[in-house]
Amino acid sequence: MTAPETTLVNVESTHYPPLLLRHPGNPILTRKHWPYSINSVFNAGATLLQDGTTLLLCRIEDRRGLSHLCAARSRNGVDDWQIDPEPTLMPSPKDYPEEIWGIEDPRITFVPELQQYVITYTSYSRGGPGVSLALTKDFRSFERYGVIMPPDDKDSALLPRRIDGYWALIHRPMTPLGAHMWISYSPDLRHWGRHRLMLEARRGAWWDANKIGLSPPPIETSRGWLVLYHGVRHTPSGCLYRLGLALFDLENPEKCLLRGDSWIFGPEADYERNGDVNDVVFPCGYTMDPDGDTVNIYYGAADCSIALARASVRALLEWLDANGNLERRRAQDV
Ligand code: BMA
Repeated sequence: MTAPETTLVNVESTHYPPLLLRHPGNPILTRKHWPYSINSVFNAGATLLQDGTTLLLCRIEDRRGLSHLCAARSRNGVDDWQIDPEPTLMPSPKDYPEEIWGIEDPRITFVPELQQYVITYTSYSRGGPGVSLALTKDFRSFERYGVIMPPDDKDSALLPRRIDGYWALIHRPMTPLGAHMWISYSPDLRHWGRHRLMLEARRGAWWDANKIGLSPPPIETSRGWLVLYHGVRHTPSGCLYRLGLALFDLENPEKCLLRGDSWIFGPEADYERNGDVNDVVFPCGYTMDPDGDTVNIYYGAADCSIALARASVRALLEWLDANGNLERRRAQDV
């Protein structure tokens, strides 16, 4: 029997206040919507176009197992998606050998200074996943900059403006110390340096032990960069992908101001718990409503579909004030 709609909207197995509210129409995009044959659609970058249209740049996995990107556009960001009839951005291994096994998990940042959208995505190379960058004005033609962070690195997004004259990129290199979030700076989007550790995975039993990564691009607020990040918990029956919150200094984004101890959103609905990869919620993009407070968070569910959850930035900040702390930026602190 199908659960009543209200149960789906407010699925909550705990007494925590629901900060991210699932849309009753979830999942909003599945392979059934696609105009061509695919295995699955998930992990989409998101942005609002000039005319207010929501654009999702979706990760499509084909039936070989390789991924490409395909754009879907909607007036209301919920339904009536106009999907490109063919792949929008295909891997191009002839010119970019690092894309040999596909391109995945795009994050989109509109950069006012360039009047362009900057897309960072995972290029799946023989050496593992790396970070690639491309620019576009219209999501029809793209200027590829190629790989900007060599493997093993992923979960990256560009901040929308320069910090002290430099572009800033958040990313997640794998190091012998673990999978932590780093930030790096560049004068031209091509040459990257001044690499700094930004947020460390905790250790032991924590929900975000050992492996974390940026989820959507940071949300700029008057209090700082609000960052939704995922924590991956390894369990005997597989991995659990859940989301947590942290706040970083606006002019010094490597400085963590607050970090929440508990996760705020995890797999609960059936489409999040069961799919090609069970128990995964994985947002790569959001759009902001005209009220400047409501964020529409688009997330991949179980590597099979795209779902939508809404949140209030004010409520997220209030939650961090009540539940975050200053000290726990680094794993050695806990
Ligand atoms: C991560 C990424 C995501 C994926 C998730 C769960 O490492 O590869 O693309 O959704 O695993 O499979």
